[in-house]
Amino acid sequence: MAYEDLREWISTLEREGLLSRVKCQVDWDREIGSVAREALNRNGPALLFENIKDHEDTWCRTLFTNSLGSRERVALAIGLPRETSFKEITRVIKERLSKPSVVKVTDRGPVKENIIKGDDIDLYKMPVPRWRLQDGGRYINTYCSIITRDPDTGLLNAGTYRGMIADKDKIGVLLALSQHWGHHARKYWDRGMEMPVSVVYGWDPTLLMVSSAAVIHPGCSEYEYVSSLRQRECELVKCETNDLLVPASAEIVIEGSISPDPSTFVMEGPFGEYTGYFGGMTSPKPAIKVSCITHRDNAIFRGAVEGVSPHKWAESGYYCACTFSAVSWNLLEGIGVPGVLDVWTDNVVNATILKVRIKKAYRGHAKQVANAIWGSGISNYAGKIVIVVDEDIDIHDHEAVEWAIAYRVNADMGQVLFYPGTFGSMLDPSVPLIQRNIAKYGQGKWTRILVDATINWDLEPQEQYGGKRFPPLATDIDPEDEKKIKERWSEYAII
Ligand SMILES: Cc1cc2nc3c(=O)[nH]c(=O)nc-3n(C[C@H](O)[C@H](O)[C@H](O)COP(=O)(O)O)c2cc1C
Ligand SMILES: [Mn+2]
Repeated sequence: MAYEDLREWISTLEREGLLSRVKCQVDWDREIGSVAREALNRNGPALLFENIKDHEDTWCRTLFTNSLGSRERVALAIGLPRETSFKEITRVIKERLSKPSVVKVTDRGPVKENIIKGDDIDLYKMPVPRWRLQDGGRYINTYCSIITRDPDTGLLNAGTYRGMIADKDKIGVLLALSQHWGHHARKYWDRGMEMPVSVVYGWDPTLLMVSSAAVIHPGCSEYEYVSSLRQRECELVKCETNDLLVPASAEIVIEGSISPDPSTFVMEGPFGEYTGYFGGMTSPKPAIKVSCITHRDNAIFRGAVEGVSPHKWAESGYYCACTFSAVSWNLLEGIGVPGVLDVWTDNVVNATILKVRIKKAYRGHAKQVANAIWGSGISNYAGKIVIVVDEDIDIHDHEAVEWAIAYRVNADMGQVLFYPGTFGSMLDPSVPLIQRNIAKYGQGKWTRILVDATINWDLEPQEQYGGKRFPPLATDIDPEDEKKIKERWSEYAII
């Protein structure tokens, strides 16, 4: 089941009883953000705000949020039954993201129903919330997908990157050179060119799921993976002022370009970030200078309150755990690490801690896993801590993982590895601010850790352990004894 556009996704949620329309007037200034946050904290529904202060008569009057904010809605977003577990959702995403599909380019679409250029461009006409009191401003780029093109290969990229309204035609952005649009920016800027960008708001939810996950996509763009995840080809249309492609039935597309000239920079930040803390503090940052806006009639804006802490998840807590685990799993298989049985990151840590379950085949197998992750493009935000366990440990079960760490790890036997001086999240508050100045260093700085919680093959097999490296499990009853007590169980009269 694929959704044609945002509207079909919204009507499906409504039919399933998973959407509330907020019809009373709400303020874009903090009220929407607070309501969205409270609804998430209460495990509430997707929200469509239909009456927003100061936006009674603007061309965009409604805002949609929280639609990926539950496990069942993430399942529905990819056409699975509501009751599907995180483990199964992840496995399905992994399968679909292992094989890119095709896209179709068309020459028209609803996104072209209205075209705004020149002096008519005014971002303040969009109902963009100031999500929280301490946010630096109105964050317009939250649940969007930013399209850029590699000037060397011609391949497109779609990434989700935050951005704040700085002026009626400027959006300040947090542009890390280690991210894919950063790779592209470097190439344009080295040629003395501005980078063309197009920002897509509101479409089939799978676009956002893919653009915000660190998909590795040699030879194609994220769109081919979106076609595969939604199981229907993406229909794309060319932009008005650049040659980028966007979904033909998107709600809104903002076109523009980013200059490397510091005199064009605008103040951006802070923003309530995925870590659950504010991050990316106020500083001059590159800006998207808007050249054109195209939108559907009665356009619906899509945004989200970000930030996950224990028992207070945002939408990203639900779906990013699945997408990042799936992408990491495909990465390990693609690079040739054998025996990977499962990958999972807990919902609250957004891939910062990655757990990998392997069928261990040789000494050093867990280190190979960690090295593959740490050397890859997914490690901008993923894999600060990598935990590897044997096949008998269910990584979706905290108790099992902690038990393995407790009794299979002896740190001075090479099972805890420090990998210092790597790049890492510019938004991680445990790193000194100066060390994650992206204008200076491009990204943050992490000492990564591997916790190899597999049975250590440097432990020699022992005769007294029955020829194994570890003693037998004491919590299992000997089969003969078990048979006997089961036969007599009623006699014991144990209630
Ligand atoms: C709401 C949201 C905002 C994000 N903002 C940023 C950002 O400002 N900068 C950044 O580097 N990554 C940001 N990310 C993470 C990227 O989307 C993610 O790393 C993705 O892999 C980027 O695409 P790419 O791999 O094609 O570069 C954000 C993710 C979400 C869900
Ligand atoms: Mn990419």
